[in-house]
Amino acid sequence: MKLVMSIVHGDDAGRLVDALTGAGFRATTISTTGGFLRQGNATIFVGTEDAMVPQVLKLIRDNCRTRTQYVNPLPPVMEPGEMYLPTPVDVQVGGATVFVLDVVEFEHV
Ligand code: 2BA
Repeated sequence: MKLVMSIVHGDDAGRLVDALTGAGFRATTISTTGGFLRQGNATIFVGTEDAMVPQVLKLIRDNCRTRTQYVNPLPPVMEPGEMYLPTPVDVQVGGATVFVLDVVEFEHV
């Protein structure tokens, strides 16, 4: 058995969970925050048999799209009288960051 842990954009999470549950998978969503952008995202856990992992990955691919987000870099150390005009830089986020973990034991009691 595997645990598929996918970190996805919040706007994709609902559609992905609908697709997963519609295909008969069980899923759990938690609200998470990316360490770099410090913006909300969603982490979705799916426990499933090894043979079903490719189908889960396909649903993730089909329902999560890549986005460009703009970030203001941290300002440099300034001398008095200097002015800093921040130039936003673009960062590609997603479709999804996916980890597939081996499950040592699963119990549903
Ligand atoms: P964040 O950490 O907020 O990262 C958002 C996006 O910023 C990343 O998109 C990547 O394009 C960029 N980024 C992250 N760290 C960077 C750095 N040190 N330098 C330059 N650019 C950087 P994704 O790679 O698609 O990641 C989306 C979210 O997935 C991340 O949000 C984080 O929450 C999670 N994630 C990605 N890789 C991970 C990992 N190895 N372990 C745990 N979580 C991860």
